[in-house]
Amino acid sequence: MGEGLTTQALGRPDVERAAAQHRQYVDALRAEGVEVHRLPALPSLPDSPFVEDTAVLHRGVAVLTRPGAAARRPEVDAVRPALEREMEVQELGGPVDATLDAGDVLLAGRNLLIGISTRTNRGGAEALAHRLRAVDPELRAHVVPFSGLLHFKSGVTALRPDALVGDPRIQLGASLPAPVHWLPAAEGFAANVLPVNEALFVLAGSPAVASLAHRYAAKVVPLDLSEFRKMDGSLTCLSLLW
Ligand code: CIR
Repeated sequence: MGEGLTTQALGRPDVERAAAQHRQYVDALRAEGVEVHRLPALPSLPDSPFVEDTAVLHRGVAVLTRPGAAARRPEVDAVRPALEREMEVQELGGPVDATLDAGDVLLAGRNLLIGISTRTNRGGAEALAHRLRAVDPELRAHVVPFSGLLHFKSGVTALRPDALVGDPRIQLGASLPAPVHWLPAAEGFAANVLPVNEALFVLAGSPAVASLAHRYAAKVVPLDLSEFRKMDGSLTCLSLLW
């Protein structure tokens, strides 16, 4: 895991601690009634814990991505058979140089937000919007160039489809279709929240996100992912949910 990509300067992850944090994440999913399929470990692909980036799932269809970092592309082939057992799997398509990391994709109700980042380009964003609109014609795609953070969802996620939470370090190049609760800068790391059935998973260590979450969800589940944060990971990155 410590050999993976990162923009953080938080030190090397403690792998034993990461494994314990991952177990707590899986246990928390199961406690919300989620059936968890565990993929085999891929020791030669150190970013593979961040399985979210390999596909975008919507209404029984999985669109495989083409990660912007070439080192991560083999992860997509590794995830494909597990998805094929569960749902229809489609290729991203689009131009040959299209790239897309699913960490840049936020589905919030009818809104499909796709961040243009160092990993995701316009060709990738348009190809995804084309695929998903064929599955769900009511989706409204919003392409949002941004800077300041690795992935769009490192900086903006949804407490509820009509209420977003944001890290003020993100610089947005377009307006968003729902109001954003901006966290204090020192707690911006906690802008990645994960709704799971009736619960809202949040990162431990941010009183601001905890109090916001309690306004929007009956149950708030704080989780410590300190070791994954060292590698630019957070709550949404560690699973593909459907
Ligand atoms: C990477 O740089 O690609 C990984 N170390 C972190 C990916 C985090 N994924 C996500 O936010 N969806």
